[in-house]
Amino acid sequence: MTTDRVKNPQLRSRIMDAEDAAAMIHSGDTVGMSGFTGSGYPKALPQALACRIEEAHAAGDAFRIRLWTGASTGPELDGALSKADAIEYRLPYNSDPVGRDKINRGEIDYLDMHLSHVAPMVREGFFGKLDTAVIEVTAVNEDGSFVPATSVGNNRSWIDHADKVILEVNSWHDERLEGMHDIYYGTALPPNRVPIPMLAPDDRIGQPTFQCDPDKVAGIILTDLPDRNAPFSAINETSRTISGHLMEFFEHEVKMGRLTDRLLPLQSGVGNVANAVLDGLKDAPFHDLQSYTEVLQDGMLDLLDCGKMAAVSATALSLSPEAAQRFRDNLETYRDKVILRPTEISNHPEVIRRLGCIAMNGMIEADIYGNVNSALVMGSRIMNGIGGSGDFARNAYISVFVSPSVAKGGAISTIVPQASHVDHITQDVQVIVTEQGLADLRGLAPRKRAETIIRNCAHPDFRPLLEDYFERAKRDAFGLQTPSLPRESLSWHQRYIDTGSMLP
Ligand code: 0RQ
Repeated sequence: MTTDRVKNPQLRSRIMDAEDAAAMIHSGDTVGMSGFTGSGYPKALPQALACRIEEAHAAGDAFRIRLWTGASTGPELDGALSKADAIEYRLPYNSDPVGRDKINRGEIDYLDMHLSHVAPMVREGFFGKLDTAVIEVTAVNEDGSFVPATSVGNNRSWIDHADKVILEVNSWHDERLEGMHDIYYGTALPPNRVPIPMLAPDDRIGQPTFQCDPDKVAGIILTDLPDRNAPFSAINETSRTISGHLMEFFEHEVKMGRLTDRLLPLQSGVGNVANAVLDGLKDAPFHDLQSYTEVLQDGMLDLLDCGKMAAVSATALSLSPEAAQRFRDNLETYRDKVILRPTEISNHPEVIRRLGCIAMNGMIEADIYGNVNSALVMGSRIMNGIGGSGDFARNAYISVFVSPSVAKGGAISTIVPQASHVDHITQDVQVIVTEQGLADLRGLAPRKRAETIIRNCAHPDFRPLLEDYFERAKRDAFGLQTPSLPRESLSWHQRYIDTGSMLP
């Protein structure tokens, strides 16, 4: 590992090993780490800290930290710290399986938040003091500014808000990343907020680097370690069919004059299905697309490569190992097409509403009225979290949710009488798509929404059961605005918990 990436002489003197840096973190501390969907997260310090905490636990010392990040990270961070029982409190998003398990066993307090809210709420002081920021960067410039890595997330706010900053300078990141980031420092707190001056996804409104008082930098660790870069599942027939329905819908919207063949800035959520939807755009009759989204995943990179997509604004890369390599190999060609921003800006409701984004997110389940659950299986077991889906869904030009109509080999219907938890209320959900079909809910009152969702989206194994429920609800419900039978509406979930299937 070379010290060349730390170009500022004063900061070069702070280079140390991960163990010494980890020794600066104490039990009960709040630590803000970088990282967003498995990219740009620190890798050496969290592992050294996990070892230190395991030793403390072995000596009978109850050592735990409060951990904030941008979003999900990787096994070296969430995985290592969760395994070591090192996390007392976690925000705002987790997809690590060990962490998920501990959250679901009640061993970690997890605050699952709209991602755009996190940085402002921290700066507003709502969550108290931030002791240490641990941020992975590509390099430290001569002037002491930091070149961001493959995600921006909440790094700007962690650096500003923390008492001290520890950097991991990771030479695995390509130095040519410099210039791809747009770090906006114009946000103020109410009552002094001003409009975000962004009129198009490819506008640049900030600067390429993070600024930081050098006296706050307590340590610098040198690493050369790859991002997590988890592979996506191969695109299956179900996802391809979902994508096909959506492409047909977009073509219809163009015909009706509500969209042009350039569509509007696209947001695509996390997960396999959202990634597969993007794949469908490769062969669809649209061109010069733009994306204003949270993560740049494989499907988006393919669209850039084939010339369909002209520009992508995101806060992080979320690529498979193959796509990450492709990104590095062709970095020069992406330089003027990809912009990575703080999550506060990539997910900003004001900007999303102004640009008129088309939001496309995965879901766990939707009920017959179009309330959507993104996060909690059977209403209580966390999958990942709401992430940025709420930032986009509520403010989008058209808000779409996609899912196969069944999960777990057909034992679970993703269209249910009542959602077991609601992340997105019916007013925020305009289109639902499963492999069975697409429900365009715009302008429909609740009973018509229910008919459309059941007819177009439910799986044939569950459709008659939903029709029967809805008919009886219309006959017996307390009110007919959203006919429901409270004694029965969550019985499908209880049946799954009891028997392993929602089917009677
Ligand atoms: O689990 O593999 O263990 O069987 O959920 O399901 O069908 O592969 O779908 O990868 O697209 O993820 C909602 C989780 C969908 C994702 C979710 C189980 C299913 C499987 C994955 P197994 P699929 P995807 C922000 C965007 C919230 C955050 C968000 C997500 C696993 O889209 O986390 O939207 N969204 N961020 O079996 C029980 C159900 C289930 C179920 C699926 N009803 N009951 N298990 N699963 N439905 C904006 C950005 O720009 C990032």
